[in-house]
Amino acid sequence: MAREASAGARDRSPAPGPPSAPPGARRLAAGGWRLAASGAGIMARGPAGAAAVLGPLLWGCALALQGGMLYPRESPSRERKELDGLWSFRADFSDNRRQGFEQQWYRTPLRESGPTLDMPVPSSFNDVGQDGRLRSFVGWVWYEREVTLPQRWTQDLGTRVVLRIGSAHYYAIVWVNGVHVAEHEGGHLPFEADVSKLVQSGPLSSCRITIAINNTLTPHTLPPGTILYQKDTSKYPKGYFVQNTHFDFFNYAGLHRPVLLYTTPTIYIDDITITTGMDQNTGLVNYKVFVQGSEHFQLEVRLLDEEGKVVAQGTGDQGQLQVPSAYLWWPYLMHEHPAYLYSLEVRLTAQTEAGPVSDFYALPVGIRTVAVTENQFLINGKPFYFHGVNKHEDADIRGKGFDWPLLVKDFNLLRWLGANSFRTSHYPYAEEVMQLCDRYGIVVIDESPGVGIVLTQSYSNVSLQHHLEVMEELVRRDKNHPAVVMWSVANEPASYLKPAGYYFKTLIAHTKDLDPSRPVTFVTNSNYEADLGAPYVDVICVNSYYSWYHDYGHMEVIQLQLATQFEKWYRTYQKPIIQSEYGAETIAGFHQDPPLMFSEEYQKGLLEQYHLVLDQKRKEYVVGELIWNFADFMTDQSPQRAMGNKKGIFTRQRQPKGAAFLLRERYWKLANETRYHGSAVKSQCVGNSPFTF
Ligand code: GCB
Repeated sequence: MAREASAGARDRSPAPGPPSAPPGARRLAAGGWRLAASGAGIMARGPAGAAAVLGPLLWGCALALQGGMLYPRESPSRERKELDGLWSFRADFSDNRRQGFEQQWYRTPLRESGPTLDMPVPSSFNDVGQDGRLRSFVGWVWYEREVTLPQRWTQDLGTRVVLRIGSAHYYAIVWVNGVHVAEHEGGHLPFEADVSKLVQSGPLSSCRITIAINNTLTPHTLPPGTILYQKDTSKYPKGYFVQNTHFDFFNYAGLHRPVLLYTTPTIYIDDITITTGMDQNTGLVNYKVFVQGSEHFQLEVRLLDEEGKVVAQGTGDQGQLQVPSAYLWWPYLMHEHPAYLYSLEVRLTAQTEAGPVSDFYALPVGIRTVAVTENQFLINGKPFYFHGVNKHEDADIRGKGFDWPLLVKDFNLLRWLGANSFRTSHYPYAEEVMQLCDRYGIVVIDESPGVGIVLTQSYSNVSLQHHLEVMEELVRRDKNHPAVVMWSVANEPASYLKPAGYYFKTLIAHTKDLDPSRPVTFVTNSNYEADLGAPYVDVICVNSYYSWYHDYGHMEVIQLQLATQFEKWYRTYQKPIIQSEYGAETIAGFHQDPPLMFSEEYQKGLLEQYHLVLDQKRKEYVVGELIWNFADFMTDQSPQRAMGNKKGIFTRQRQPKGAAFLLRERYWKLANETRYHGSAVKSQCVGNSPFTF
């Protein structure tokens, strides 16, 4: 949820000081992003029929958020200035964490109010220093950066200058030159502020950006958490508290993704919504363009193929482009020409008193359809089997900070593995990740940060309202990615609790309202009889850890237990099923034969038992398997975790454990079996080469 303050707004009185008054306690009322027709009170519709084929051509992207969130791309009418690098930084270690607001640190350069650290952006602040207090810090941290702007940006009143923050975990307040410009709740989705007036108001050719970020999680944040005050003064110092979370990854915080400034003209293309379909061999591209700044403009739309040839064109703010003999966007490994991307070029022209204005934006478009039947997941009308992974945005000292080398390495490992898909467990990933999925043909289940919804309080109306808004932000950001084939609204909520029925009915209906072109699910670990949300999903996604979290060491029970799990779920719902998590904790280099828990042999043995059942059930209604996890990742400290979760088939440094080779054999075999078009995929050896074009 974001609110953009008017650029000229006066600076504000001190903002709240978690953890005693965490962000959730003072969420902004409605702000700029209000719903037209939906919200917590939405009339939920009947259960999503398992056999419902989701019409690919339905419009209905009635996005309720005001304003778009197009990825900032350079064009003849748009420039970008990246602000990655070293920022000044200070954590507010004061007892109430409010000193920064009391002393108004945003008013003057941060170095004037006390000592600062150099902090790389993007990165998490937790692991880059040597101060243990910073690693586990809870409360407000302050980032600041001075930026020199091109003269045109500060002098030309026909230029709109926008500050865009890719991700600030968890709650952020932003000032430019000491003036409050934006607030945003939620650590995984971008937000923006129009700062034109501020940077164009004086002789200055520079501006000072200050961002205060609070990582406190409460029962109403997504993900939720709780602050535990330890009041026993014989054991804890006065005022002692810790942040507890109900999920299994470290709550890294900071500016995790690129921060940038970009420009548009003052009359500009604000958003584009694409849906695609096929009529025989003709590809259909429905477009809707949203313009801000004027009601008087002309729009020209052209669709170009990969050779740059115009294959269709139109005018006006909405319409349908028809592409005879269209190339479809196919998932990687499913077809010999995967991931075909057209380019939709939108050109705006307008006349103003000051002269003509034009804006240009080009969006990659993949033509494909997605549908779900009782026992199949269809892409372009053909059965698709997910053989993929669950990931985390996590590695080494940068925490969750975006990193190109890591990203490219991960995609090369996916290819090496023969994985065709992943779930963005357990929060939306960086936009650059989604762009590479489009480009490489990696299919994505796009998950919201709804992980750890286990407390009754987290089912309150306040929480639901926020969750609805997060889904709006997520759909708004990712709706045009062909790689995204399904939304996941949550992971392992306590979906057996009474309020869960209404909560998931509402949330799923709302997500379908936002995007009728994709199926919606959440990932469950509840019992099939007790799960109150399952009636509303299109695909059952179930996590299970047989012979890991129970029946320790007894791999002989896996086949029976897993087969029972599938049969019970299918008999109850007649919906396709994905085994959305399974795996075993494995410390790289631990060997034991016969296998014992934590050894590489145990991980392989456990996977093999799962695969035997998956091979039977995928002939019936199981449509996918996603290993937990692609790579080891950091968690909170606990006696159950040896420096993080070690269920990766790769280490945190991206080196393979034995299970990676086992899975690689399997995935390439599956790829050959489930390939739709042309000859078989060559031997798995081709997987050694990176993605090429
Ligand atoms: C799960 C969770 C995941 C955990 C995993 C585990 O079911 O969805 O976040 O990390 O189990 O390893 O326990």
